[in-house]
Amino acid sequence: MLDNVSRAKLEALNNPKVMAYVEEAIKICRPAKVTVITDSEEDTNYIRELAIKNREETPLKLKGHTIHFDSPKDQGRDKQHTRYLVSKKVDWGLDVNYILKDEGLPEILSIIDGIMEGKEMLIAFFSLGPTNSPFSLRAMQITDSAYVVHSEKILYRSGYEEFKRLNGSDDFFYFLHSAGRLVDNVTADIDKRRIYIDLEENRVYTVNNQYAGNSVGLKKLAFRLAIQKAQREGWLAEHMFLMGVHGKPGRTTYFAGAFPSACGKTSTAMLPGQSIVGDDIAYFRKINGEIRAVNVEKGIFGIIENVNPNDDPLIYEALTTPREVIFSNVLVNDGTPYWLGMGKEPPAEGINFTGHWYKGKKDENGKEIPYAHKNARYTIALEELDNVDPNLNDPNGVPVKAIVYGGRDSYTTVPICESLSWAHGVFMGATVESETTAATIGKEGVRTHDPMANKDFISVPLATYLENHIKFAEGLKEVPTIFATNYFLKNSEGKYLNGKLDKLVWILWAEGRVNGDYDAIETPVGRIPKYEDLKNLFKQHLNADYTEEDYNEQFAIRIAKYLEKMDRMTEAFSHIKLPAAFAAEMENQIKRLQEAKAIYGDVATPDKFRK
Ligand code: SPV
Ligand code: MN
Repeated sequence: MLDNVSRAKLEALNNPKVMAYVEEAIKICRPAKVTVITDSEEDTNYIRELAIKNREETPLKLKGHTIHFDSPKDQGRDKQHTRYLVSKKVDWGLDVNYILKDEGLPEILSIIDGIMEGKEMLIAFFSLGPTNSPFSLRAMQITDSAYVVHSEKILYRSGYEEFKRLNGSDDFFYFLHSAGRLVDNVTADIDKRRIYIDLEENRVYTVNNQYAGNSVGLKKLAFRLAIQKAQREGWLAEHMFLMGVHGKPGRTTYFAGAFPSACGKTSTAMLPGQSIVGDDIAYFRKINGEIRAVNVEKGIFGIIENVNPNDDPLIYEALTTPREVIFSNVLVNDGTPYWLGMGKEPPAEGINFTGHWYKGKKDENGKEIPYAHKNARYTIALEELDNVDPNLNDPNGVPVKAIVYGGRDSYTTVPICESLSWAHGVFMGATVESETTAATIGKEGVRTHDPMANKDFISVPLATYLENHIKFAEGLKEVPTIFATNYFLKNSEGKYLNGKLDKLVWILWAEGRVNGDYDAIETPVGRIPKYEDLKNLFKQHLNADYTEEDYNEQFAIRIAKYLEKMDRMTEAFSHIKLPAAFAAEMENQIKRLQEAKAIYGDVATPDKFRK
């Protein structure tokens, strides 16, 4: 099946496990042709051209731009069919979707039996994290989708040479993917979509899908494997952005931040005046008494909705000028892409994820189809952006001084709040609640408990995961400060209390706190900003007059609501044996809130806590 060139490329790796996986994949999937992709520009070009030749992507008007569509039923992560393959039942204190190997393995193997007949199998190698780095993990991708490899070439560092450095070791992740039978270039057999993650073997089978969150092995599938590997080896793999915050000229303070999908993670990492290291997944290690972190990726698979010249000028500029970009699930008319909230009138017809689209087109339930999908995305290399941080590829990562946790929380938590200690910060992260979004298939707007914005990906018992977080601060020379943010607070009439760019002020305040620039007010839930400091920051950075009235409404501690949240958290954690330090944080938090309630009632404005 392999021609001489591809065979030689594989043999040069000198890796028995790679050979065994390739042999097995060929035997089961029965492709018509097999091509091995190395790190060379020639091989990357081959993939770019193949994606167009096999019509998974279509070139758009601007040079380097292409459009890819996923099936209307494959527009987000399929949580229902994403399962861990395990040898025995698991109880991780989380809502874990798993299937026993005895049942799951034969099922998936029968689905992939002959699935690549008549198709070309691609074998590609990547590095998760910078190459030649203590952080990097290696990953082998086998797929029949050139779109998947093309996306990975943009999003990850090529790792063929990294595999040589493995010296024959089997310490790598392996992903086998097939888009399955295609009709009009999209997956046809969605009912047989399966994403099975074998934690014991560090390998994943994913079939009958194309949406990158399901198909691109290196993204959320590798992430689940990494979380388990990290917990075995004493480091952390997190659903976090990494950014350089520049509170004063010449000062860079690195922040990491976890937000559930579609809750402002990318837009925080892309805040004007700051620099981006990564927007989705980070690995953390303790090196010489410091927490250092790398971006696992080198590109963005970002939500395109609401990217417009006002709110995201940098991305908008990058997406409307010639360079390598894959658009997915937007509207195309005359070779030009249109998306929701781009600040431009869309044409009355075009091609979108449902095929030919026209204004007023309805779906099978009679619901009007929007011209572009809410979870439509762009794939772009970070190097294409002017605000990319110079240390993106540093093999030793960047030093992390602050960690931010945020959720989509309409009625409870304040816009920004500093934890009282590392353990209290871990507690804050573990009690993030968020309303569901279009990033996963299912109903939107349902409040869920989402510890560390990571609930979809945590692949170890929750208690162990939390304990690792608490222990991670041990032996550090300087412990990072943890903050909680909420960009989605509403008033009693359901109106958002903050503008989109207000997050810049919250992040700059946090950066100032880390560097000792500001005092704070200690409340039962943590430390909040003083009005004067926010007023100055709003004026200086957004040229806005922040009123004391706004401040009092946004930073009032909604004691009764926080207590209701604590009731939900007590219930959520009631099934697991919490680490003692964590249980203590929970108990103290409740106690502080109850005491405050006795004095102030349901809501208390910040001045009540000012000394
Ligand atoms: C997310 O949903 O958290 C994403 C996109 O970052 S996906 O690739 O679907 O995971
Ligand atoms: Mn994500």
